[in-house]
Parts: sequence; C-alpha cells; structure tokens
Amino acid sequence: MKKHTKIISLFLIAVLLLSVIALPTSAAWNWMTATGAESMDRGLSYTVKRASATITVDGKVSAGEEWQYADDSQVFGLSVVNVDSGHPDAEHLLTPTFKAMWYSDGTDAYLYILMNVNDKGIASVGATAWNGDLFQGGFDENGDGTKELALPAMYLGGRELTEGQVSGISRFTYKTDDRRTSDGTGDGYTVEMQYKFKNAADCSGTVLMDLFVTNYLESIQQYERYSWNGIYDGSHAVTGDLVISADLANPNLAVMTDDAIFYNGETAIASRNKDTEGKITLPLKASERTIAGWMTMETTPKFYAPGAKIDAGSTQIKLKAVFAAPVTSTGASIFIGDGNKLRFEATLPSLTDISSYVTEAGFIFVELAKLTDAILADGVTAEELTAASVEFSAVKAEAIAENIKGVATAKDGDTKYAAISYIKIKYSDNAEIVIYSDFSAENNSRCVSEVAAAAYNDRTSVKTEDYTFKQGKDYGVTNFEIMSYSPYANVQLDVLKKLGKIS
Ligand SMILES: [Ca+2]
Ligand SMILES: [Ca+2]
Ligand SMILES: [Ca+2]
Repeated sequence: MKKHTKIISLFLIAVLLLSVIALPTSAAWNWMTATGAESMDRGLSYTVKRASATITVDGKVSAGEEWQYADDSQVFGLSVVNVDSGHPDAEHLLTPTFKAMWYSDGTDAYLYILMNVNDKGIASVGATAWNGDLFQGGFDENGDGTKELALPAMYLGGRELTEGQVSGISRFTYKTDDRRTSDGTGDGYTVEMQYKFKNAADCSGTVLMDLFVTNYLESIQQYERYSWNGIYDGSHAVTGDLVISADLANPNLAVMTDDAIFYNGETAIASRNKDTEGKITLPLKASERTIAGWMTMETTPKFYAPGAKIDAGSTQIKLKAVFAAPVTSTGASIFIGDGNKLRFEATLPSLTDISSYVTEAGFIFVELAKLTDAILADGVTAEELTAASVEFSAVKAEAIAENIKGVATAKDGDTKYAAISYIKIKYSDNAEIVIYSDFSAENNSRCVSEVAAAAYNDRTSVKTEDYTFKQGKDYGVTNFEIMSYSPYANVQLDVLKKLGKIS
C-alpha cells in the first residue's frame, strides 16, 4: 500500500511539471499520463536476431561479436522525474538505446543486451560506492505476465554479479564500460548483459522485457528515469516485445526454441521442430544447393540423407550441410589404339569428410540424343532413365578417390555420349542413396570424332613442355601445320585425323 502511494505521488509531480515547464520538442521526451495503468506501455517491439557465435560479457563490443548486425532500439523515453525544484534543462537529456541478440549453445539459450546510455556525469549523491546512477528492469521470457527475472538496482561500478551477491539472480550477469566523469563531461556508459533463459522451450517467440536507467542529479532526491517501453520501477509488469526472429532470409537467424538448427558452414540457415512422432525431417537442400546429407555437429557425428526423418532427441540438435555431389570434369579422352572408347573423369569433393560412408563411385553413360527435355529437367539419374526406358550403362570406378575415371564404349564415332558421375552413400541409419553429378550437354557429352578432331587441331606455334612434337608435315593447312607443335607424334596424328574425320 505504501508503494502504491509513492507511485501516485510521482505521477502528480510529473503531470504538474508538464503544465508549468516549457519542454524541448524532442521525441525523446515521452511524458506518460496513463495513471492507474500497471505500466506505461509504449507498445514497442524489437526484433532480436540470432548471433552465430557467443558474446563475451565485458561491457564492450569485442572482436568477433556480431553486435553490428543488431539494430538500435527506439530511444528510451523519460518515464519519471523526481526533483526538489524545477526540472533539469535540456543538457541533462538522455537518449539511451539498446541492442539485443540471442544465442543458443545447444544446451542453453541466452539473450544478450548491449545498452548505451549517454549519461555524462557521476553525481555526488552521498557516500555510496555506486555513484547513484543505475539500471533496472525485468524479463518475462514466456510472455505470461510473470517475470522470470526482476532486476533490482544494478549499479554501474563494474560489478560482476554472482548468485550469492544478489538474491535470486543466477541467470544474469553484466559488465559496464563506464565513461562517466565527476565533472559531467564524460562519454556515457555501456552495459553488456547476459540473460540465461530459465526454460527456453516455453518461449514461443516473444519475450517481454523492459529496462530503465536512473540518472541521479544533485541529490538522492533528484533523479530522472528513462525506459524503453515505459516501466518506471521494479514493481511493474514488463511489456516491451522482444521478438525472437525466425527470418530465414537472414542467414544468421533461426528460432531459438526449435529442435534442430541447420548450418551451412558457420551460418545457421534453417530450423525445424519435431513432429508428433518426435522426429525431424531434414531439409532436402541447403541454401538452394544440392547436398549429400546432414552431419550432426557432435563429437561422434552422424550422417543422414537429405529428407531423412531422424529422432529429435531431448535437446536441440545442430546439423551441418555436406556438399559432396561428384563433379564430372569437362570433356573426354579417347584412346589412340581403340576408336570405340571414351574416357570421362570426375572429382569427389569433401570425400575426406564422408569417406567412411561412401561405398561406391562411378559413372553412368547414355546416348545424348536419348535424353529428353523431361529427363534433363528432372536430372539424369539411373532411376530417371530406367523409368523412361532409356538404355544406359553403369561403370564402377576401380577405387574411391578424389579423382575417378570411367570408360564408355561407343557404338560409333559420331554418337555423343553423356557422362554422369555418382557416389553411393550408406548413412548412419543404414539408408542408402546414390548422388549424381549435375549434367551439362556442353561440358559432359562427347563423341569420339569430335574429341579426335579437337586433339588433332590442338597446336601451338612455339614448342612448350606439353607441345613437343614439331610436325614438319602439312596435313592441309599449308605453312602452318608444318611449323606447329602438337602433344602427339605424327603417327598418332594420323590416327586422330582419321578418327576425327578430317579430310
Ligand atoms: Ca562484449
Ligand atoms: Ca548520471
Ligand atoms: Ca513469465
């Protein structure tokens, strides 16, 4: 009851001042007249982005911290003034703001706040260690109207709180970078705070939060309070909305409470919740790219296929995209001694990461003319060709290595063959999938005659390490050919000329 009386008296002073003092027309002056309301809700909202790395609570923006990605909040409004005579003039006007980010280490979830206050001075308000100025506020992490943490007066002396220092505070720490001076010409102060969620799973995406700062002036009786959403003392419910962002267009975001977070490299790109069976369906692609699967980010990782349904477990899991689709190299080789053979090559990226899961590698070969637009649109795979009743051959590579080769047998010199490389993977849940390379007709299909003609015409006018054979012979281009150098000796060029159907 006593407290209630005090609140009313504060309001009377505020209202009285409004009527007698000429106020500067600054947006920061946000006088509240909602007497009787539980708080002076300004209806403000702030979107909290996800940090991809932890934040060090040292009062400052340290190297590697992602504070630059967090927006500034709305400027705090003046919520309470308590002065003996007259109100401080505009030079005392503060315009505090904060930034907020959230982070989860997979076990716990944290809300970080970086509050900037342009309070220049430390007032001498008596023999206190805390120099008057302070901040206060509260956190209602599940938005049910009850604060999971109510902050008592937090002083700026750089104090590091532990559970034993302030009763009931075990999930909150802060550090101050204090740049105030006793002559009132300082550069303000910054407070970096860490709030650890009591039960992040209860948070459906909105945390109610508010902060106020108190600036003491000439005496303990003279102070002004500024708050983000209108709270002006610790007894009130907090009502500012901190919206935990699920904006997946921003690469550093995911929903804190979701059961699985998906990464592309160091960046969180998606998140998902378990279904009614307690399972999580893994995304088919990562950042619009085809993937070989998802690897759990734990000491003994597990590897799963794109689209696999896995048990969610009881704690949030993190999975990293593995890009390991084989890449068929451009072009093909022919054999001088056998005009029916075309050799294609491919590379297997990220093989070292998944070598224990790759059970086979190789190629499928198919006549290019048989690839319909529908097959090309769906992607050329053994399943697709079988379904379309298109004949193809499959050739296993001799060994699984970063570079593999495969030989196609051509029916004649002019039929173009398409080559698609593949790897077969056996995942941690024993599922098996074949992953194919992308196919481009321009790069990955050849016939013997065109390879021979290209090899035949591959000349330089000066001798190099690879072009060592001086022709000394005209095959048709007078005065050039006789001077040119080829990787092939004349006897081989004779064969290439014939295979290449060069007249
Ligand atoms: Ca920091
Ligand atoms: Ca001050
Ligand atoms: Ca609550």
